[in-house]
Amino acid sequence: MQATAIAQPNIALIKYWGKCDLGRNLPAVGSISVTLKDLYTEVSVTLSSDRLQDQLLVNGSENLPMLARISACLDSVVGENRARALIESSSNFPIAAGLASSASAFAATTVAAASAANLNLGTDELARLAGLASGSAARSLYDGFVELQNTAETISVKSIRDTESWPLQVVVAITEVGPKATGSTEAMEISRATSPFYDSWIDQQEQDLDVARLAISQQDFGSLAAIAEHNCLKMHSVMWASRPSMMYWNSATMRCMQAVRQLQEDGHRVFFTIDAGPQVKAVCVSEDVDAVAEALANTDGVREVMTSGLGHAARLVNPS
Ligand code: 2P0
Repeated sequence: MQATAIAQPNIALIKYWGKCDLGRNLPAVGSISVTLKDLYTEVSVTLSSDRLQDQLLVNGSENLPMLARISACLDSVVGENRARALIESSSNFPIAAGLASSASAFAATTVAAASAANLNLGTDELARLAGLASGSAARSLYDGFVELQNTAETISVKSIRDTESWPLQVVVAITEVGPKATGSTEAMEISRATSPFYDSWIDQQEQDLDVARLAISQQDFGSLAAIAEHNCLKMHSVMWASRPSMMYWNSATMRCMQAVRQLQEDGHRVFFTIDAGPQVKAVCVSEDVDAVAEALANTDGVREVMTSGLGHAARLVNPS
């Protein structure tokens, strides 16, 4: 009744922002992401009939704020009448700071829980269950370039290009390590309820997905860069114009964006994207990764730079 899984976070190039069904956690828009290789979350789930309640340890410390969501995830994977569990999670990157830690955490939890309960579920079903816990987690069940399509009824997720055929790199500039002020679920609902730009964000998403899908299939870096930056800035504009306004950036975030602009002017093939946090992710071709990492590491206010290739889907560790 014990299993361990590992999952990588994913970075959205075309963002998920907004839900069409809060209860079933269905995204209001499709999204396209890249799954990373070198950042990870490892989760062990031990189900035990002797245990009276679930317990969550994150990097060795008891974590009460996340426990209810993790318990709900186990309920949906294993069933509400399941044995209680010890869930032990560890990550090699800051959590809850806009680095897609919930994606890797819920993807790994879903895979580990299914195995601990001896359930033999296919990837589509695991993705659906992970997405129920956290929309972006569904994408970490697949590797490479991943598209999540939404319908009014369910989600469907698939890999649209493998890693080897277009081995882009992602340089993550960490500008702040504290947890974010507003969680994504709440921030999305504030956006939906109050932002004057929310409806046009939703209306334009199919168009952005079409452009990105084509750019990925044709390996057209310039076109992917343009649409990914535009889509990211639109998502943040939706948040800025919400009431209360939500701004996840800090001054170092801005300086990183300027550093990316300078790299672009100098001929490097790189673009930025930013999620619900102050970190900047710079996506670039392999030849330019050293220049990008150096420029971001030397940007005032950047605490750490992490570099990752594109990688793997969530999977069991030492499956029997
Ligand atoms: C994304 N984000 O596509 C977007 C961009 C953040 C900004 O998916 O409410 O933590 O748990 O389904 O998965 C973050 O959303 O949200 C997210 P819930 P989740 O990566």
